[in-house]
Amino acid sequence: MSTYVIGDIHGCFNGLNKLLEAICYNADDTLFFLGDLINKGPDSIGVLTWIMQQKNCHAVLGNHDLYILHSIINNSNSLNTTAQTFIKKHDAIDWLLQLPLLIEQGDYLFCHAGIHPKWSDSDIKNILKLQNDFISTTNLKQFYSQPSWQRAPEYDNPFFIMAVLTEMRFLNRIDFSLEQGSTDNMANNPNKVAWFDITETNYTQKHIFFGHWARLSTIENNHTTCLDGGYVYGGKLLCYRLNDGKLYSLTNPKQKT
Ligand SMILES: [Mn+2]
Repeated sequence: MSTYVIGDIHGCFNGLNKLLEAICYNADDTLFFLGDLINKGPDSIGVLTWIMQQKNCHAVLGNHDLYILHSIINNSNSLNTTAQTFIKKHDAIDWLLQLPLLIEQGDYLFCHAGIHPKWSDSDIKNILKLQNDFISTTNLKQFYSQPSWQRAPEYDNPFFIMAVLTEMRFLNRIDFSLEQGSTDNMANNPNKVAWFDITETNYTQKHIFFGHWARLSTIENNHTTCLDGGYVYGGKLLCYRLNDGKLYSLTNPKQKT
């Protein structure tokens, strides 16, 4: 019986199956998925249907999962291909709606984008307690009414918490607000830093596993591990065995050259 943490799948059901083969998965193993299970790849329904059937699979919501949920339940009239395939899959939509944004397991935290460096362990406990109420039709509508990086850093505001857990990459080191974009441009904005590089605040001692940032691949320091290898973009599907720290890396056969 092993426990694995798996990075962004993005609807790549073939990739998931190859990974399960590589780790010799059996139903007694425990899997933690770091969000962005769906969208972009060819078989989002296949991925969700499989995960929903397992007894020891846990997952957090990523920004793509949230966005697809929002466009379906708020009747957006510009549904993308993934959202269209989900419209009649009520069981999959209901299953996604009950997923958490954050999971705590012993000394580990699992989330899609990251943990805000200003959050203390008691803030994190509060979020774990309150998060079930965050994902609703009206909250999703309000969440998407404003770009996340424009939200003030209010640490007890559900929308700021949702943005941090599902979208954060860079923060402003002066006021700890979210910065836009996925690349740093230090010349224009010297205060823009990756969230995990801010270590001088009241940081949790728990080890944080996250995905979301394909460009980082397996960046690892003493308190964070990123497992998004950008498989859907022709990169790698990454998986970490918690029992012994073994890293599995599965290359997309359609790898970019
Ligand atoms: Mn993401």
